[in-house]
Amino acid sequence: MQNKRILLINFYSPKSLGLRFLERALTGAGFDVTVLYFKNFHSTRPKKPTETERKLLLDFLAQYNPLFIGFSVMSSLYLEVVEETARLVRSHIAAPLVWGGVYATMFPERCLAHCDYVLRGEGEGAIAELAKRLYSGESLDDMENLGYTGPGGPVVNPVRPLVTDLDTLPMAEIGLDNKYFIDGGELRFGDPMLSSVSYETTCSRGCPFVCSYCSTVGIKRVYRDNRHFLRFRSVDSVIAELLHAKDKMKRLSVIHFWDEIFPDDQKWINEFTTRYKKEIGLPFEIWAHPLKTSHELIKKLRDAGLFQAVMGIQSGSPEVRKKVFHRVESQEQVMAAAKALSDNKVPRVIYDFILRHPFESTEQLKETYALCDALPGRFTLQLHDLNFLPGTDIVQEALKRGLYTEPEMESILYAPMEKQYATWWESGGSDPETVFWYNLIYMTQFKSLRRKARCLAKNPESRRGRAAAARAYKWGKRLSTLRRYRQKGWTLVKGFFRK
Ligand code: B12
Ligand code: SF4
Repeated sequence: MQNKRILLINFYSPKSLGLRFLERALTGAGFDVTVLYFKNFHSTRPKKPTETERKLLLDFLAQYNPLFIGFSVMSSLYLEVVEETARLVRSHIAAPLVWGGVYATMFPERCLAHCDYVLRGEGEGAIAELAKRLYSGESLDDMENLGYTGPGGPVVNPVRPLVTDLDTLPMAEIGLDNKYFIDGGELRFGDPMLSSVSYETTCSRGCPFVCSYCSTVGIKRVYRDNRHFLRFRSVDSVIAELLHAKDKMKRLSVIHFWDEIFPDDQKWINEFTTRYKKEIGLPFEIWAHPLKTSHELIKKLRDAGLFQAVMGIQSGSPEVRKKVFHRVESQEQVMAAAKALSDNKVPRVIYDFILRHPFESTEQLKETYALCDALPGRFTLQLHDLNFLPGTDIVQEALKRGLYTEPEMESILYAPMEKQYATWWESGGSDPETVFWYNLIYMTQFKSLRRKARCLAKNPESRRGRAAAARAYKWGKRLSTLRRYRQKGWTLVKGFFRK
């Protein structure tokens, strides 16, 4: 008789939302779940597992004889580590290895080279069904969402429809004596979430937009009927989850809402803001979009505790936004959204940009400088380089325009982890004119440097001006580090006093 134990492993994120949902789906179906978080989250320079950590992983797995081991493969940035871990696990443990998550959903055939099964798409229903079928020895061939290697090669079955009512899904799990964490050369017992000062969740699933550099479009295409790709939870369910988090996490002081775009439905917002303020009352962060950011919406959210909004603008050039990034907002709409954030005095406003890529001319970079110079209020800039992600439309566009050959693109998409993370942020440019305008853009986020940037912008050819911009950029980097420490300190202090 098979046992009912299932092991789930997540990479570089001990807060993984996906696995927390799956855990509840499996325990609800009567299975015994153990979760291992392998390596901590690091947004800029995650380290590869050490020899000691790999050994700890193997020793840990050797204690179990699970029905299957599930890997959550959310991002291709650390695919190298996922593949290495799969090789290690498969050479020592007999249990079938199942991959799921965003990357596995989009590239099941590639994943099947490293695992026994892939489960595509939303996983709650699928993983519970897989567990039941494996437990009872039932055939898997016709199972929806499943990918496997048949006699003739990879077989990828269609996915089940999207869950229409998100409230029917079990809530994400927090705590329980079934969680382990390997990082810093040691294995620790317990849910790392419990001692954290921040909780992460979403009120929705899906996104109405189709940005060319984002995987969301590819995920949407996996579903035959994706008319209702964007779905919302009820306010009741969100508040119930947050109350649960508040109860379990004694140092909790900040909520991060990781909705691709925070809901903007008026009725929903009215109910949410009233109840959140009364029942949760903690500062919270959202991701915003220029077309979903109005003065009225931000006013209500601000009153309920909004302390940080991250809004993607991506380029100051309407042409790059529209033709390259497939973003339709006009310059006026971008500025109106920025004004809404500034007028409502949102304490921390962060704007994301993707710059210095082969689709962008210097003139277009100058347009970004002009837009940043005109942005109202205090803000932080997150300047990214373009990270080509597998399965995104911009990859096809780059190939179509002949910017890269297929093998060149392949080596960019699957570059070593370190290189991919470096590109996500800033990997540096070499053309002096590009560097100059980039430096000026960076300077606009500091009041003390903005005026200087304006002077330098008048004489872009001057060598002395370019040198001054480079120095100011370095100075800005230091200011930015100080700002980051101040903000981290603020969050920790809040957490300490809640305790
Ligand atoms: C929220 C989010 C985050 C949050 C995660 C918060 C958390 N606590 O989990 C934060 C901000 C921390 C984050 C970080 C990163 N993210 Co992110 N993130 C997202 C976003 C918007 C939603 C993910 C999510 O939580 N969805 C809700 C949950 C419930 O769904 P899910 O994770 O997909 O899980 C479901 C299924 O996939 C499946 N499933 C998942 N795991 C498994 C495992 C098994 C065995 C099975 C059977 C099924 C299964 O079942 C789950 C339940 O239905 C996605 C975009 C998207 N549409 O997915 C990008 C996205 C996944 N992120 C992306 C990236 C690049 C990153 C970072 C690398 C960024 C960085 N430089 O740091 C890191 C990597 C973090 C990590 N270690 O995995 C990319 C990945 C693309 C790629 N090819 O790499 C995406 C697709 C966005 C994009 N730009 O296209 N992210
Ligand atoms: S708005 Fe954000 S989540 Fe939606 S498609 Fe664009 S980048 Fe992706």
